[in-house]
Amino acid sequence: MPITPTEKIWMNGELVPWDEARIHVLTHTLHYGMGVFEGIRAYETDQGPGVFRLTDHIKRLFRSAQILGMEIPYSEEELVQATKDTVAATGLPGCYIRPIAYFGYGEMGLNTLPCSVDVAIACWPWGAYLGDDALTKGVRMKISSWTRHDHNIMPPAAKTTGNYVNSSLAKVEALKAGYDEAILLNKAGLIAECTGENLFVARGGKLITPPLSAGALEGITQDSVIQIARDMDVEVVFGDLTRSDLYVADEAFLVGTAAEVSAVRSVDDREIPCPGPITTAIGEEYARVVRGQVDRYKDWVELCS
Ligand code: PPE
Repeated sequence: MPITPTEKIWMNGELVPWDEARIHVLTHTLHYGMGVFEGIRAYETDQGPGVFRLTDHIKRLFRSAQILGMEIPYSEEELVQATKDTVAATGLPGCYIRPIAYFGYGEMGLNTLPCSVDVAIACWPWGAYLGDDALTKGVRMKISSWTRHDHNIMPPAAKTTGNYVNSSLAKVEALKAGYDEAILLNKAGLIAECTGENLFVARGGKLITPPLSAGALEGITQDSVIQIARDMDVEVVFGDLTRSDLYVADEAFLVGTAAEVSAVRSVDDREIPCPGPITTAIGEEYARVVRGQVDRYKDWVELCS
């Protein structure tokens, strides 16, 4: 999806003009994929842009860095504030936000220990990731021929730039085959997640979602949806799911910051009921929650001023 430039990008402590946020071609992370990033959304609220679970996203950025052995030269509080400043500098009522920490220019070779760590935060307007009608019409999914990487190969708990080689291979394969999105199985053949979303299946009124141990990212939308569902008295469990569970699901949906809640219409051309009642109820509630319209979850919406 094309990027619409905004005014400023935060780079290493300063807000610089969009076109000046450049890096050298020999930047370490560009070569070896050892970067960590986040995808966050700010939504329009009646008190200005509200960043959904900003602190939790920045905490995950630090956990990803910890897994890579990368020391981010800022505190969590500093990056929370920097994100708010960047959003405020764009003047947009809502936007997508991309913080990234990466090993910088000056060293080459696989040893990251001597590398500098640079941090940037950019934001721009970004529409619905899987289409405007993904909650109502649903998306067509394909089980990928690519296997989700394993904990001892590329740690899926860390949101690293390199991990997305696996996701991009699966995404492009699915798109070229005429589907909207791919589902990745782990080495054991169980469902891990999608290329950029966690997955839920509904069966007998209960929701099941694969855990981190299956090779899924610890999704913040997944966590939000679990709390929202439980508050609606819908039972949710973390559990193993096979491709057959998807083929016979009562409902299925994908969740992620970019994709929000997107219904699944079919998996490998097996149609499933779409959008189901649980998917619709959760998707509609999520849309209100992220905009600060539900009192119970107001703390999740972090205002910029
Ligand atoms: N799994 C993967 C692999 C993933 O990339 C995401 C987010 C999720 C699960 C859901 O995580 P969360 O956003 O915390 O609920 N994918 C981000 C980036 C997608 C992209 O760059 O493209 C996103 O949704 O922002």
